Amino acid sequence: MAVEKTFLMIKPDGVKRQVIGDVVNRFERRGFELKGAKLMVATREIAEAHYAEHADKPFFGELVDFITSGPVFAMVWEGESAISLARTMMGATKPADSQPGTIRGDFATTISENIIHGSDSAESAEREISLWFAGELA
Ligand code: RTP
Ligand code: MG
Repeated sequence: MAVEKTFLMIKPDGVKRQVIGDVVNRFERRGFELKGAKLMVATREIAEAHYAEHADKPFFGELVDFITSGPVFAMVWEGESAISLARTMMGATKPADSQPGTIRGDFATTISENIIHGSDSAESAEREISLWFAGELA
């Protein structure tokens, strides 16, 4: 158990569907603290760096196209076990496995347009926070 920071991002589909408030509210209600947030259009460079672990997957090009297709809402949240708890609150990647009550389970039906990204480990969180919020956090 430890206080952690995690990187969460509402993807272009979530921004278009106007679920920013709902998503932010869920993390506030859970007891996490918002440490940074910004609406921005990601460059291909940052999107490719963000998803570098998937560079050799067949869906990589489409994934980068999608993430750069419109504004995203990038956030850093802090709290006890924030990394794993946020992943649980997001729901599973596969729509068939994402439970009602989770963000994906409530809002998404496809594996590609799935509303939200969240860091999957302490190493990913550190890397992603540096990538998206370099030197910007108080
Ligand atoms: P994310 O990184 O976006 O938070 O999603 P995740 O951890 O739940 O899933 P990950 O395995 O990291 O995959 C990253 C994103 O790639 C898309 N994807 N498409 N067509 C496919 O089989 C496939 N598999 C993954 C998803 O949009 C996923 O969020
Ligand atoms: Mg991932």
